[in-house]
Amino acid sequence: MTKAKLKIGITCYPIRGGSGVVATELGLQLAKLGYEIHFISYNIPFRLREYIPNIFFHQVEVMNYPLFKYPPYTLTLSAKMAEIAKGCGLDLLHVHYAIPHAVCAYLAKEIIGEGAPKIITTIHGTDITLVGIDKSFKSITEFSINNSDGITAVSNYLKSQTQREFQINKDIEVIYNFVDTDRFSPARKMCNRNRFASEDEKMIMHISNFRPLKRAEDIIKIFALVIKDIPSKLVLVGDGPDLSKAKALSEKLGIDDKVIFLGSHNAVENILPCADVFLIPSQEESFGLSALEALSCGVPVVGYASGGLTEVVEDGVSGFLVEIGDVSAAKDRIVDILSESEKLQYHRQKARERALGKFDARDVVKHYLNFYEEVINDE
Ligand code: GMT
Repeated sequence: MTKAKLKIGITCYPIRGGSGVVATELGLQLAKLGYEIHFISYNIPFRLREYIPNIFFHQVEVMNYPLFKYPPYTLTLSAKMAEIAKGCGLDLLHVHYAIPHAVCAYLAKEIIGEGAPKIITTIHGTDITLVGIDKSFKSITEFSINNSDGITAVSNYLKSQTQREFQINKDIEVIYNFVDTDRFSPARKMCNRNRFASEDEKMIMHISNFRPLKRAEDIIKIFALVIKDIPSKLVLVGDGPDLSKAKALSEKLGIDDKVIFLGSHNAVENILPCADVFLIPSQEESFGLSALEALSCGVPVVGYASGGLTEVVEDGVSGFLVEIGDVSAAKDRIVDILSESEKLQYHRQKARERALGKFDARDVVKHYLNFYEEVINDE
């Protein structure tokens, strides 16, 4: 008899951000393999805009009441998780980003009691390194992680940070983030490169949510140095609190005519292949998913050697990683890559090979499925 395919609930933040992207892409890959996927969140995840068979979306309503200064989303989310898990017969609840999702999953499990699905929590980064370790969240973060049936981290760096900051009483499985290497490919046909840069100009790209960790001003400082040697354009994709700082600095330095602020885009796979270098000078990255998506499009990455990014980019091969804050070294590496077409070609090829060799969705999704089976079968 063939085994019935698992029914999996996925909860994530639906807005732009790496954890939501990973959760959505995982759901998409699993749905393609025939698994029944139920997203439970306050909005449709932003990369899930079209109808896909096997994927269901359950919206969590947030009730407002004059007594509530802060409407209790976490409680309605927990109740919804319990309702969907019971009603749809979920085998597993896979939550992304510990705060508050691991806590809500724990509550849902308590509500259901016997027959409740197993809970897997994937920790992504700031749920540990920034929010999770804040004293207002520390105890509940630790509690919810320890009460998950399985824990995964997106890099060895994040695993060790978690073990250093918290008393974790079970194993943490490292499952790297992944990329759909068919969709994120080097083919440049979609991106109309000449809209951004002329034939003799190179194109440097950055994609992020422009939070302070991304060091948006360093992007401009590095680019200002690069254009002294290499005619180029900088394309910034995304939006966030520090985007205005980047704008202000580019105006102050008189290079704003060379910087293109594209705003947020859903289908970055149509823009990325046009870039010659992807720049990611973050203060801290537990992984750096946008860098991986760039590699998959055959775009070498230059950034700071921060956290898990060192596990994604092999320094000197698929890109270069320099000391945090060293804008001059970052500029040297970019100029080095862009100054000779053979060198650029070499790094482009190595970038693509890196994505295919270690982070292909097909391989990493298998790893998740093996882990699901292990957790479900663990008594
Ligand atoms: O932590 C954030 O700033 C956002 C977070 C998210 O939820 O989008 O990003 C984290 O998770 C991504 C997906 O696993 C990783 O690629 C990012 O490196 C990580 N961000 C940080 O560690 C700063």
